[in-house]
Amino acid sequence: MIFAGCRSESAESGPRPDFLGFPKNFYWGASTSAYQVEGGIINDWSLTGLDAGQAVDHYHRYASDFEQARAMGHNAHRFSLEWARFEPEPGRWNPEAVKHYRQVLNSLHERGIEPFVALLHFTQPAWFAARGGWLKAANIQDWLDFVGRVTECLGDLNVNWITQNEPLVYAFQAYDDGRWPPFMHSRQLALEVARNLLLAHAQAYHLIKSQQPQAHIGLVKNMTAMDPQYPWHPLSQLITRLQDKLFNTAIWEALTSGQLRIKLPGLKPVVIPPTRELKGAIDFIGINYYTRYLVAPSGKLITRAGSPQSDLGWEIYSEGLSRVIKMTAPYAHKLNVPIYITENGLADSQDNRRSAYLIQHLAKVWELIQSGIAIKGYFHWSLMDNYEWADGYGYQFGLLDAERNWRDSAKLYQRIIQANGFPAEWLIDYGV
Ligand code: IFM
Repeated sequence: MIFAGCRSESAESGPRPDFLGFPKNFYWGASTSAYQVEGGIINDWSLTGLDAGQAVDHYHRYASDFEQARAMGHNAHRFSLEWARFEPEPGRWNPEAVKHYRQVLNSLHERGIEPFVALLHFTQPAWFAARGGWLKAANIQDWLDFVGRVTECLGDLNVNWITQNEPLVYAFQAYDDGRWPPFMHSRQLALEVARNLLLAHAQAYHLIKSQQPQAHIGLVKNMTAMDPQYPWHPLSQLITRLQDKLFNTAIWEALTSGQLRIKLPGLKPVVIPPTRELKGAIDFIGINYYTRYLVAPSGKLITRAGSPQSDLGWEIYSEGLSRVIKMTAPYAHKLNVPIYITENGLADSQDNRRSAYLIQHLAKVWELIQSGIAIKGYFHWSLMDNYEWADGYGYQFGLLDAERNWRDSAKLYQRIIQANGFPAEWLIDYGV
């Protein structure tokens, strides 16, 4: 559907056309993760008081859920495999898990939906946690055993692999903020976990490539726009630069240069010496973008007072998506890999901000593509309401609700996908 008449100015590239069209073959989809949607999982979370219970029963309802995704026009879907289902005890492999996820993958292919599959999304088997989890570099081999086995068992089903989802978020929530299992409070340990996860990513990359040289393998990182709380204050500026580097670019830098060195004031440096294993170990970059934070001189992250916010109090700030993509683009260029927006969305129980959020953020994606950045897909978080980790079931991120009713924003997303873009007029309608 093309609306005539409205020509507006784009900050990026001069006059905008009447219709913001996306590239042919652009991937449109949504993301989920196993523990948040499947139900019936026993892992390090369920056994330490953060039990997702039956979640939204996607384990049994996956086919009808994918039917909804197909009806919305999705041509790609991102989800994760639950390691604890495959290997409930060390070295005991459960054939049911392979059978189940093969059915899941076939169900996507039958509907023309391309799978993007994460091998780690915050959860691990309880036995792995009991061994010291990601704190011990020696445990990386446990995860690689799982990676090798599942990629061998599922690799014939045309999968785009994502080694890990948001490794730094996991490291800091679980080992520094202590909100997630194993509930620790040590920045030093969080940095060591981050290093082990990065090493594990690189090793998994090469392991999968040794089995499937043509495999398309990415890493997904959460990126957050950051500004100093006091822009005129040199300490505030310095802390913001440090946080920005650590949280947003250090991993892209490490994959580009083949080495990692993080040194925070008062802590021991965390280092990966130059290694060929790390350098270039990525075929695509996944970016999860939600919000901007102001960084206090203490390093604390604060939401800008008076800003438009989601139900979780996260600032709605679409310019931040442009900013994080622009800071990633030079790395993507050097690595010669495309970028996917692997998550973007908000908690909005009334669905009274999600439609505008979609238009505002997709307008940025469109502008970035016009400026020559290779963004190949957009995955909304999430397909349906689900378990929001330590925040439980109180926050609704879904295009569909838990009963699979379509929210109005889902209908809007469907129109965008069907048209592979949207009229520029909508920018005015949705306050861009
Ligand atoms: O629900 C999470 C998801 O698991 C990882 N990225 C952020 C989402 C919203 O908090």
